[in-house]
Amino acid sequence: MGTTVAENLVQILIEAGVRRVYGIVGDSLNPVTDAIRRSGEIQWVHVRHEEAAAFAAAADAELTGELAVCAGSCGPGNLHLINGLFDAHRNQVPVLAIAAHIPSSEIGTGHFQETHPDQLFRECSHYCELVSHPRQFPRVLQTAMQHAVSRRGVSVIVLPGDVAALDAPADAFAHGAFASRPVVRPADEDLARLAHLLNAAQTVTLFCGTGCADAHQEVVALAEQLKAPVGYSFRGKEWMEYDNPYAVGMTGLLGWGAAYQAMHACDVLLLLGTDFPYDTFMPTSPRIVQVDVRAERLGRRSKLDLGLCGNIRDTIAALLPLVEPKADRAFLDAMRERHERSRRKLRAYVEHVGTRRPIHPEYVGAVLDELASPEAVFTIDTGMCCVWGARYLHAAKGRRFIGSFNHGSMANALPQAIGAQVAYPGRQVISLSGDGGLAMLMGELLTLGQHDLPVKIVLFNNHTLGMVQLEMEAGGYPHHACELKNPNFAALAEAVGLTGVRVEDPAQVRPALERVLSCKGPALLDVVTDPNVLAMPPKDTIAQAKGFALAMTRMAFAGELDDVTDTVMSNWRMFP
Ligand SMILES: Cc1ncc(C[n+]2csc(CCOP(=O)(O)OP(=O)(O)O)c2C)c(N)n1
Repeated sequence: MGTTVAENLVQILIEAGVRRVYGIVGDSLNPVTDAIRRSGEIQWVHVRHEEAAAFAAAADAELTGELAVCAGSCGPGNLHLINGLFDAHRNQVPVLAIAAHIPSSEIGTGHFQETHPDQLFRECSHYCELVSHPRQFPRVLQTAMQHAVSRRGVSVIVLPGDVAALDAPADAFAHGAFASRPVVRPADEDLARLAHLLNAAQTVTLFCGTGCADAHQEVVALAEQLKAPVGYSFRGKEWMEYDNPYAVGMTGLLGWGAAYQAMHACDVLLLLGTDFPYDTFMPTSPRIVQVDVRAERLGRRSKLDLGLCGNIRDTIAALLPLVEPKADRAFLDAMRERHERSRRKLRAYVEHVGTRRPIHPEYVGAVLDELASPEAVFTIDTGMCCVWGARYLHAAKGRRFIGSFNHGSMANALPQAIGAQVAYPGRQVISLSGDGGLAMLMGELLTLGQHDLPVKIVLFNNHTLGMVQLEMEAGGYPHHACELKNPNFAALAEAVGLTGVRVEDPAQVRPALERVLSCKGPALLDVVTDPNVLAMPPKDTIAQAKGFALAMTRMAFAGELDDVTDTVMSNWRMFP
């Protein structure tokens, strides 16, 4: 047992199984970083921006399922954590943030670097408390860890540097967090109501989110019993797409396959462990049932006929004996056929554009999918990378897809790849980065070099903030302020000690990917891609096509005819 609060902190973290802390040092953190150094059991993972520390910790927690920790020094140091913490919290992954604070005697005096982290982080945490006395500390830390682990999300302890250096109480305890997993399922009468609805329906569709993470087998068994197509959100894709003869793809802005149709054409839609936010993609005609372990979420996305509280695995296990097997496969087969058609169309499109210059990003996504390991961890930047990831990367039993899928922050992929690679040093970790996203936290390239993390970055260098350009065009605005004047990112990577490869010729995409993926150390593939590629969601196509046409007309009037021609030429095949 140590003797200071900081030593007590480290001891408790070790007991909790924490083996690394992501962050940047600072004087208010000194007692903590020194206790970490002396422990010899916790690695300090130095990053170049605290936001990256929070993203990295979140990816670590998401992959391992264990508590991960990040830290920032007082004022601006911990303030930089905030965006990554929002992301972690909304992704419901257990992250503890240590926000070091100004000396306790100065709080409230407008001291140098003074902020109020206990207020700032409240919105992105389950628990956020200031430690003002050593006796308070172990119980605050325990409560913080319990909140992060059991409610899943972020906890923040705000620790003034002087309090961290004080003697801990002699009887301070140090045991880890209790991560118990209770069985949670609806009451028998509620399950009977659900079974009645399902049994009375001719056609049922399941739509699955990340709440199905440990329920692959159960969902497939239920789909088999009901002859139900299974659609999924992006966070559900990694759990539901593989080894699933009922899978019909995704809906929403990234959608592809037959999920949208299956959700709209069924009699009963069963939402399982999903908080899919785009209510415009939700149908109104079927009866809708939602099951979620977080009962407070029931009914906030669509009108429900039934809302039930339960873990998906426990709920389906209890439900299955009550469900009468359906024999009629007509609806399922029609949706599966539609899904396969959509898959064939995506493949045909890739074959069609695979030789085009500038390189089409779809082609890069498809080749990457082929060459990457079945156990790869893909981290996916917010922006068009989400479209390429959703449509061209296939899930496999060991594959993981990590992104900022709820918070939607740019620049997530590289720092998440850092956390993934630190947690799993031997695993293939691939960051799908946008050029806007990479540049936003570009200092983290140095982190790869510093810790020799063999992350592979596939950079979709389209010289534009592509997703926003697309949104402008789809909304009928001429695109403005999206262009990026970029360096040769491969040369830049080389300059900071990474392997850098650049491709502009589509014929070089495959060999370049092979080369980069087989590199021993960190590597960046700078793929110069077509900025004018458009991805249409499976709904509202006509309305958006009108907006697109309007934007093209306005651009033509503004004299930007070359842009108009390029965009239309790049996309004509994508319109129905
Ligand atoms: C931190 C942050 N800033 C701004 C946005 C708005 N936004 C969403 S996607 C995007 C463009 C991303 O561009 P890039 O990384 O180059 O990827 P691309 O879409 O071109 O593939 C922007 C500006 C955001 N989501 N997050």
